Amino acid sequence: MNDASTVLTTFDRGVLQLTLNRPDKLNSFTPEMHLALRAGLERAHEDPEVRAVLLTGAGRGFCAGQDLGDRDPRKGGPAPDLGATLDSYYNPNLRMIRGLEKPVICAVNGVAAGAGANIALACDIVLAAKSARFIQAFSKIGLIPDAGGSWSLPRMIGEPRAKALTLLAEPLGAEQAAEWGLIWKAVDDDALMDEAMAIALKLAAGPTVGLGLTKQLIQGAATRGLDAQLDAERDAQRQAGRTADYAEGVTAFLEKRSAEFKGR
Ligand code: T3D
Repeated sequence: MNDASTVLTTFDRGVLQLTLNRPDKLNSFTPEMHLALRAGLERAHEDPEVRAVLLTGAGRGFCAGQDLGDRDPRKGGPAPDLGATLDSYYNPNLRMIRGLEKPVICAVNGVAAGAGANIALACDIVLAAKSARFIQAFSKIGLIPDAGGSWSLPRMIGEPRAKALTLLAEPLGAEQAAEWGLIWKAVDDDALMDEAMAIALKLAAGPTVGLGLTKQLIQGAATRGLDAQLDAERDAQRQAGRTADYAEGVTAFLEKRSAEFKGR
């Protein structure tokens, strides 16, 4: 069921680019596309040559969430078990993005709706084209915000804005999303891919272990108190301090040259 054409994969200088590729349907999710995305994320996890991931969409949209053509009630039969789809498809990919020990950059090239919006927002650094918009479209069809949205939105923008976005399902423009702190940056449409790739390449040339530990620490802070976080920092710093990249970083500083990190 993994149809590789639904997610295009390229690899260059440590960056694995994954491009959602069902442009005629605004890259909405089918089981095939879920599995192709999962295969890309698994490669990112397993392949030490991959040191950053860049996620984007083909065509004029980033991702319109679930393919509703696959959910047509007019076809008859019992109501689908959407909890099962979340378990089988959406949640594993969300967990992989959050759990990946390497940075995931998202270039939101156009509309991001439903689970498509929340998958983008789960990435570590999110850039969006100024023309892009984020739509928590779920309430329009009687659903709840999934793909982590009900967890991440109140944490990122607070309960009042999270509730209004999800209950009203109004589009949020990229620049407003950046002003609210929902994403890192809104950039000119023409500059999006160059800027996103520049960030991905910079991170791919960085101290991968330290970057991965930093990602996990920041994410874990939401569910830990200060004491537990200080302990987590101690453990992570111990690990980072044993990497070859740490030794190289300090040596490069002392020798007044640029560090050449190897990701180890
Ligand atoms: O089911 C489960 O497993 C549970 C999990 C659910 C997760 C979810 O994501 S639920 C939310 C699902 N998504 C939506 O409700 C969004 C539906 N789409 C839209 O509201 C609009 O398309 C957009 C606001 C995203 C964009 O509007 P616009 O005017 O720019 O484009 P358009 O004309 O509506 O769409 C262009 C084409 O893409 C069109 O196809 P056509 O007519 O040219 O053949 C349209 O039908 C198709 N498309 C857009 N979104 C979807 C889609 N086809 C299937 N599923 C979609 N979600």
